[in-house]
Amino acid sequence: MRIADAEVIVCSPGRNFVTLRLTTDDGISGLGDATLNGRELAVASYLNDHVLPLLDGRDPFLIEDIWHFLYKGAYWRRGPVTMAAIGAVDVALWDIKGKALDTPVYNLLGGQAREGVLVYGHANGLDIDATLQAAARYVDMGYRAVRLQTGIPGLPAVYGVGRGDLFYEPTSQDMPDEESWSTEAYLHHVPKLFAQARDALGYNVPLLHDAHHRLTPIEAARLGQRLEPYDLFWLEDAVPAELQEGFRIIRSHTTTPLAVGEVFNSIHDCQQLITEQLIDFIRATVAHAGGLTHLVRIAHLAELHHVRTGCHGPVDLSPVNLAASLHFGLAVHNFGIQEYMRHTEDTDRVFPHAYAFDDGYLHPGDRPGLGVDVDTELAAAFPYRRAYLPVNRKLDGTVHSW
Ligand code: GCO
Ligand code: MG
Repeated sequence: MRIADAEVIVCSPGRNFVTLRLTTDDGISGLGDATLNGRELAVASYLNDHVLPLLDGRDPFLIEDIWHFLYKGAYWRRGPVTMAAIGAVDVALWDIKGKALDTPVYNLLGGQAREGVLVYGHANGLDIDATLQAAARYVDMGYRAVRLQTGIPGLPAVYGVGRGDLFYEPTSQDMPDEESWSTEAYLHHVPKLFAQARDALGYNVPLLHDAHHRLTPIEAARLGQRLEPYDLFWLEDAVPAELQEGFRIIRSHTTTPLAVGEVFNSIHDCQQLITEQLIDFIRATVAHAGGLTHLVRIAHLAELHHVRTGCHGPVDLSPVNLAASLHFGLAVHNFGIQEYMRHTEDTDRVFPHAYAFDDGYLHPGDRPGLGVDVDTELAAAFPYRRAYLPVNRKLDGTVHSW
């Protein structure tokens, strides 16, 4: 069997997605998600102009060889564009292998290690009451874990508080929207959210929170301490993680579990965080961290160091990524939790899929391969539109992490 055709499909059924489809000479096709939110066309070009010409005629079963050929062969290692492109090829190859062997991808990764993949939903609100109402709605829908984000008094717009409570994630078409930030106001308010949440929801629902890279280590340590009475499942992205040893400071002050890594694209981004046991959950995801081949390597390193997985699963990655993440989460031993934001109906129609939500868990389904398709005719009805993520400024106008 040989790779005979490769195609990059760019569409925007609600938001932009870049999808790679590889097809073999005997007609089996596999999909990979190559979406890099806000910089989509860079990956499309990397694939079209540089990677696809290298794949023609290759044996799609040689996944490990092709991964290293693309990684080492580029000379320029790591980086979100390179790793998203390699990841898309990798996932498409796993999809092809599953279909060729007539088995779901999770069977190729070691088999089903649990009944389903525990997910968390996103409860957002302009104020604490609205967030708690959204959380109650998720619990009613059967979710067994919920992330809470709320508006902060004095800040007109902050991360995590968006349009609609099921489909959150902002983008803007012309120039990025600008949000505002005050660490003082935030640190003062968030403990109130979780105090009220525990009063309203009790202690049986795991609760999560995302600080979206806005704090310094000592500020994060303080927040972690203040949140300890409320038993968070995790505090996410408390600080930007380029400086991995920054987490030593947080770790030495608080027992609140820490998660980080949605922007990581390589095992080298988290090697120290994992081997020094500075975090509890690694959030690297299939699409951005070099595909299933590389993410499994990260998970195995993490398993040795008591770190569990908690893959990023935003709506700005397509159902192809979510499906891959579910096969991974079903099979990997040290799975922790999977993020789950619902895609729009248009997105679900463009990417018909076998995965399904039931009673707080997602299951990838038992179709051979990933169990997800792309309807290219329908995709063409949703053309790409340039879109930006927001940027963030402190109250004095200084640019801050978004
Ligand atoms: C999350 C993330 C997202 C990101 C988004 C950027 O925890 O789901 O922080 O909300 O902001 O994926 O593209
Ligand atoms: Mg996050």
